[in-house]
Amino acid sequence: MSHTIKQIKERCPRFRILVIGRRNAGKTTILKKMCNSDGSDLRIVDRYGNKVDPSILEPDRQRGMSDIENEITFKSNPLFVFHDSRGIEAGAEHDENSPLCTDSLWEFLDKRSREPRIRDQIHAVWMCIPMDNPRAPSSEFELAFFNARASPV
Ligand SMILES: Nc1nc2c(ncn2[C@@H]2O[C@H](COP(=O)(O)OP(=O)(O)OP(=O)(O)O)[C@@H](O)[C@H]2O)c(=O)[nH]1
Ligand SMILES: [Mg+2]
Repeated sequence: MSHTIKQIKERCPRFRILVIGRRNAGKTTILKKMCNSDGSDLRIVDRYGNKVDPSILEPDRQRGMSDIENEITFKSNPLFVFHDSRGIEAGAEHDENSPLCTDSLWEFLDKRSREPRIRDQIHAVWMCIPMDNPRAPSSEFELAFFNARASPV
């Protein structure tokens, strides 16, 4: 490994990704697929480093139980750490036009962009867009998000 790559890995050992999208967009499904996981090696820790029961991500669980600060990892793919926007959709549950509780999302991205250590910043945002939805893809919300909010990432 070159000296430079080694230095980068020391400063930033894991790639940190925020996954956003409407409820049932397939966020959890795509995370598992990308990490080649059946879900059995999925681990969640909360903002204090405490272990969280992975069943909170199951489709029939209350969204309010999730927290965007939770770190989701897979043993099969230890170089990635994920944040899931699921928990912050709770307030928008009944509003089809406002699928994400965006204030909390902005707050999280803004806070993370000001983290002094690269390892704590968000390095990429994945937006899941269900392709069987007539609005998809590139609807107003999605474009506005990337134009206005994803710039510090
Ligand atoms: N047909 C189809 N169904 C899918 C696909 N991806 C996920 N699903 C199904 O859609 C449902 C929701 O998928 P999840 O991955 O839990 O979606 P999510 O965005 O994590 O949902 P929340 O966390 O509840 O917001 C599950 O029953 C999946 O099996 C897909 O590409 N095609
Ligand atoms: Mg999910």
